[in-house]
Amino acid sequence: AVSVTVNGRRVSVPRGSTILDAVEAAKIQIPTLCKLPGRYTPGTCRVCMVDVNGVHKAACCTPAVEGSFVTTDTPAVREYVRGLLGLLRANHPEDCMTCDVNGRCEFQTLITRYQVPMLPKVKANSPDYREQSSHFAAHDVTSPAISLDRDKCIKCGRCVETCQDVQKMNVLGWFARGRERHIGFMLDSDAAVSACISCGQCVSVCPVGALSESTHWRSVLELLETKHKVVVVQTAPAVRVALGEELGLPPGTVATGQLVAALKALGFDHVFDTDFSADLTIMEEGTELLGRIKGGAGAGPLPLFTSCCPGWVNLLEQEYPEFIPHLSSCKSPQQMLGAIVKEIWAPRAGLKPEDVAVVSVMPCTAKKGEAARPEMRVGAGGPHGGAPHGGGAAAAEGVAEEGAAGEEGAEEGGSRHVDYVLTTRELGRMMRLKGIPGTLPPQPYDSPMGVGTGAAVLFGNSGGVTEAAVRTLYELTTGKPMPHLEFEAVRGLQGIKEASVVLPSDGGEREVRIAVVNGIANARKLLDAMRKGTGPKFDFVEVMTCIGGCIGGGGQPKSRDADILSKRMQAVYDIDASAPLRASHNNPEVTELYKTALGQPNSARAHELLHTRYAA
Ligand code: HC1
Ligand code: SF4
Ligand code: SF4
Repeated sequence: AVSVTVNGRRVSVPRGSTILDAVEAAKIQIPTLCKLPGRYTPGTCRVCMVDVNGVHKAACCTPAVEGSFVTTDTPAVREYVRGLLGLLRANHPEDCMTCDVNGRCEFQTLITRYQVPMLPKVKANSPDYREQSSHFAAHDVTSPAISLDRDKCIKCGRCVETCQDVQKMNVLGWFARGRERHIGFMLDSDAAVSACISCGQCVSVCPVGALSESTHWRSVLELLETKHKVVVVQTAPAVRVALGEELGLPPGTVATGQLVAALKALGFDHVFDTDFSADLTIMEEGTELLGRIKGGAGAGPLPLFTSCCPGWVNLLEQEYPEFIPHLSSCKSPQQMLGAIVKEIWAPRAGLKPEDVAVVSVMPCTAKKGEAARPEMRVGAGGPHGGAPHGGGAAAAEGVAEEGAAGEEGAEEGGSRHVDYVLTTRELGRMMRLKGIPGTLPPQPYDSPMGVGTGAAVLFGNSGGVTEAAVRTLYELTTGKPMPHLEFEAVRGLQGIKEASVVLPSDGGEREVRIAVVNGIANARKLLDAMRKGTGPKFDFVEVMTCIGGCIGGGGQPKSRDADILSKRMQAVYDIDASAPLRASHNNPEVTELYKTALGQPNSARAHELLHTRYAA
């Protein structure tokens, strides 16, 4: 260890630490626009400037040397930081008052804290340059999921670091040199033609409003205010443990009842729970797995891959098409619920599908692309009807701009099963706009798609789909409930979690080998090993693109809390532990749906509405 004095206090840090680590160890906060908790620092912003033995140094890029004297706040350091921020401001638009991240922008906070005046504007992102190179526009809205406004970019590089080093997607990169240096998608082209899988992890780390979700909230507000449709909303498992952060509640707060109350106050006519269709997914996907294990004509290959995460589906379609037969044919819970609302619930309520709008609130940006897929429409019908589109990014056509979503649906025959997807952040924004507090008395979900089990909530965590599936498969095949419901082997934040469970099969026993893949970079490892024919063999593989699963999704509130994933994860486990029903096959509303509309899991009708196909 080395010992360093920070503002007169001695702290000791491990050898190899930086001055910034020492400052943090002394519990002193200094600004940084490029560093992320627990991650490699690009060192691009320089605003963590401090005085080290009388010399100005960027704390994140300076090794902590034994005996150094660090002062974090002197008039000279302040002036230096102010100057740097001034240069950034000179190159930044002045439309903060109407920017979507106004009030939640790290750059704006520093401009205010350091009282940085407006300087004459510089033209580093000049339109001239863009015209000359013409292969990129200032504001790229070609993706159905995310958008990039280069004028707002402060060139910190957090997004590049995240896309390359965390997700290992290598989609975002640096282009050009000097004054013209900017970030962009592959080959400095549009998002839609890149290999972006829409995970939105770059958005979660953007300190300003340069990268954002493709926003739907204005269209949803208009829908709620014009009242020309019956507006149904569904909420994903992971939203209830993160929305509180948007409302100023501590991380890890469970806000399910408040979420429902807020949606009702916003004017949604029916509030349903995606947890209901997560339970339904377990019935369909569990049956599919048992079918594949049994084998025989028409049974797909093992391992069965989960299909509820659209970022993962995008990766397979774009880069590993030979493994598409492994994907479960199940739609995601979001799309199952949309299909049931428009094709079963609406007719029962005397409504035409086009009289109803389905909005989802999701922790995810990729869900916007999933909802825009042409096969996810009324009448598109199951694995054999219509033609799937070619990959995530191609779904961009016509839906990137706000409001285009609904119209596009109508033109191509049949409205979309899910018309709009709001991120958790967008819902927070709508609530603030309408002055809806997070402290409303809790309300219950509406029936008949308002009951979800503890197993369904687990979907929000990495390992959750597996844990839910095992609870149901165990009981359905043995006739007894699992003696110990918690399946610890698949919990936690490790990259690849391996486990197995022994189930009765064909009069004997069969070990079902499971891999839970946490984060898309680990999925690539597993697929590359499968390609080479190396590595262990599995029967069931769960993949979630985002680290931690959907609780860490690209649409969740931005956070600088290093333990944010563990806090949200624990909140999910707490909901399950105290749930009255904890296994999907015990969901009475799911049983009722099979009785009155679908027959059995994997029936022809279930296939028509709840299953899909993929583009190779
Ligand atoms: Fe997810 Fe899912 S768990 S994919 O992360 O299967 O987004 O929360 O809603 O659809 O249920 C997301 C979350 C979500 C689906 C479910
Ligand atoms: Fe990379 Fe994901 Fe951002 Fe696409 S959405 S650019 S894959 S981090
Ligand atoms: Fe979306 Fe969840 Fe997949 Fe992330 S893990 S891309 S939030 S579905």
